[in-house]
Amino acid sequence: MSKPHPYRFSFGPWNISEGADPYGPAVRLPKPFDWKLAQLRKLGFEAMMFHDDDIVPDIDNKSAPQVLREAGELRKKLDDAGVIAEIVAPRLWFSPQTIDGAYTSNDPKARKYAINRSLQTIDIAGAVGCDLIVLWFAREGTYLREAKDGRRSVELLVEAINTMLMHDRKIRIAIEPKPNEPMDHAYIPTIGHALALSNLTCDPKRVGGLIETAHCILAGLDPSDEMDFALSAGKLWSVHLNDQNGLKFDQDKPFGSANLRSAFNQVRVLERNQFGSRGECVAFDVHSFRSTKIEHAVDHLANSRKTFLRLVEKARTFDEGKAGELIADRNYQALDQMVIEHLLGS
Ligand code: GLO
Ligand code: MG
Repeated sequence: MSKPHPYRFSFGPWNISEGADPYGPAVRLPKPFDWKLAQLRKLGFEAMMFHDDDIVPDIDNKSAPQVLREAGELRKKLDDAGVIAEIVAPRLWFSPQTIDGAYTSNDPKARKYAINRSLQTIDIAGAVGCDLIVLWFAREGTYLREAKDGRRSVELLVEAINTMLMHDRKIRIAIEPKPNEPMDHAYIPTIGHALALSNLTCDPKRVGGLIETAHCILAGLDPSDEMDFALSAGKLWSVHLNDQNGLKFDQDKPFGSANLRSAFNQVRVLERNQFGSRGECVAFDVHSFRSTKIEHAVDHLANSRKTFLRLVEKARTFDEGKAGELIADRNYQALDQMVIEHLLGS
């Protein structure tokens, strides 16, 4: 019998979606937050991820006291359900103010809006008992090279992060890199860029990373190597496990759906490094296929968790001794087949 898994699982309200894409409208009715929270518990998840406006809808039209009051109400729902808020992220890519980017917009008014909204996100995180702020730099990049000064943009990102770090000394910031979409070129495409940016800030210890499988693949990189890179700096603070079939739009497929061996290697890295033992969660940033019927609206989440746990078993039963012998003998041909046979099972 294997040891009980130490993992805590998480997803966000946006991971139960209605199926709209750029070519067609929603195909499933929206589900209310309370239903999503109940499903989360039922599926064996312990934590939920949030954008600021997942916690307080229509946030830009509410006063600061009202925002905090609503955040407090949501905290109560979470407490009653025994669920923690894993992360809170400012959703800076929807508003008319951030059409040209948020922290790196060429318009100083837009930059101010982005920073103020991020500070408010930190206050909301405090109100729901969460100290981890995630920054996915959705529109921090360019459609055309000549539109922005790249070096200046990095300086603006550092200034924005410093302002957040100084606003609340208890928070940590996890940067979620992604190389493209919605931008042609994003400024912080990989974890290497994210950690280099961290080192430019006023408190690098509090600025780490979140690795998403699909984003690594979109950058042409191996997700498990990206995780190892962040781990080597003690800065893998969350993961968005999912899958991606090559260089296409960001697919957010169920974990393991496109490349089971790559999924195995990601789990193996997390296992080797006791990921989760410092309170980190395993989050699935996955979406249903548009063809999914409403009665199967959460199956992609249940399936991703199930696949993850099956792969934990595979990682724990992998014959490390035998693998070590093959490595010492430089017999990678046999090592390759050993991995394949192990994944295929007997
Ligand atoms: C999009 C990102 C997005 C973020 C989320 C949390 O490609 O993966 O889903 O993870 O907004 O910041
Ligand atoms: Mg993500």
